[in-house]
Amino acid sequence: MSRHLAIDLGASSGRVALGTLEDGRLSTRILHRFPNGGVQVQGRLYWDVLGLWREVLHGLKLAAETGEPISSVGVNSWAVDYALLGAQGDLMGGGVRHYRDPRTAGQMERAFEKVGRDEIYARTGIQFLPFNTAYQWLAEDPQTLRSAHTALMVPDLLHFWLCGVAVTEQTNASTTQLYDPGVGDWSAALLHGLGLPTQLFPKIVPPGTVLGPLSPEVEALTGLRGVQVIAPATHDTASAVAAVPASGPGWAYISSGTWSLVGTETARPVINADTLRHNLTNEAGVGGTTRLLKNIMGLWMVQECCRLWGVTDYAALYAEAARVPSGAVIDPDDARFLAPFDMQAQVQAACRETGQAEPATRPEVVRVILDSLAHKVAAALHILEEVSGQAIHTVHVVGGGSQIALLNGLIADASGRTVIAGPVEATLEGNLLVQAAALGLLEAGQVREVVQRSVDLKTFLPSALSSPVHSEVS
Ligand code: ADP
Ligand code: LRH
Repeated sequence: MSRHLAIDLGASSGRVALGTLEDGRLSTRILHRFPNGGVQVQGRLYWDVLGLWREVLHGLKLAAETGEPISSVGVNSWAVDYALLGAQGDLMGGGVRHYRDPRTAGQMERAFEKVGRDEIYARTGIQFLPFNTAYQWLAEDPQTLRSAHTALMVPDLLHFWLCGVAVTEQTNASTTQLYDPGVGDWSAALLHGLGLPTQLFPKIVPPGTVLGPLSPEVEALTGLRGVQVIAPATHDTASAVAAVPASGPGWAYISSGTWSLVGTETARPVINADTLRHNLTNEAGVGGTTRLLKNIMGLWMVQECCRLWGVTDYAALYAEAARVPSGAVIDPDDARFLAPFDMQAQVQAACRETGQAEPATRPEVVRVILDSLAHKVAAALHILEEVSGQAIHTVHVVGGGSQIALLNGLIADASGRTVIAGPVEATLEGNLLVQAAALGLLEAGQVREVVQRSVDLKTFLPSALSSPVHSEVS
């Protein structure tokens, strides 16, 4: 039997969990859960990374209080964001900027002038999104860059604070659009071409790298002893996909949370004219795999409505949305939905501008969002099938959004495929099991079998009357 701690920082919430691996099964206990989100000040949007650190320390303290012997701990988080550190390891530039911060406006176009769009894609295989790390870097203040010593992605920063080792883990590095999967390292050509300070980019290590013991300071703050820090798949989507309870060929996944990440797993990157045309991404996965996927705007749209409405009970809201009929279908990937704003008004305007009925009540607004996400997901599945040449018959939905029965059913109907929902905490499970594999307690290839044995799943079949969607996505 072994015990491990996973720290999962999602864009909407974080958790610290204790996982116990025994007889080929994993049981996961969430010790501490806390909210997360952007903090706006003077037109800028940051993450409260020190607040997150405080919550992490609290969670680790609760872990120590269980009195159970714990072998290791690892952190994963949302992608693309990073901290700049000074020579003494101090946080620079006001902390960690949020990827939805307006500073990236126009930066992608600047990058295309410097390097060229096709070359960026050919070297990285990463979907063009305005907030990718590459474009955030272009918005940095040159003065700050001159005095910076190193740059760490969010989970790497937490690992640095936990054990003092400053490296970048590969799965999250791949989301920067500065990582070249062909060479397995930062793309020297892109860093030079974009004029970025190469010396700030740390060594890249694969998921499942043992970094070292907790620092004496963290041991004193938490009461934990003898715990190794292990970099899991630090990109949350990579950890989630590692724990998709699938077997055999013919399946796709949706990591359903703030974003809907819809994809397949491939043995190697698929970078060609078709994937470029469809703006598909090739992110690094566990065990040398690639996540060929599409980012879709996701439940952020509902989260933002809820923030506006002061609603916190998602289950009740989705139950109400299930009682109203389907209405308009809009494009959730319209850039108008990206930044924190009046989401309800944006959804209503998008319906109006496309000549569709405007949703009036809260459940109607949510219904438009879910119907639209389901259509976009179905279109993405169609493209993935076309590009990979692999038929997809089953769609595994994992993450917080897998609890939304209405959305699972809508996806089954819109795609004409079987949907299997769960686990809700796939990211935690992937994180924990990659740690166990790193310590030799599990074969890396057995991770999905352990998840299959350990969780309850729900199946949603397409209804006989549904008509699957085959439209294009951009
Ligand atoms: P992230 O890691 O991106 O922050 P999660 O995987 O935690 O996101 O998923 C968060 C989403 O899960 C919420 O936006 C909400 O739509 C959905 N959700 C959370 N709790 C429930 C629930 N009890 N019932 C249905 N859906 C829920
Ligand atoms: C989901 C996620 C996704 C990224 C986004 C920025 O949490 O990691 O994979 O594209 O955050």
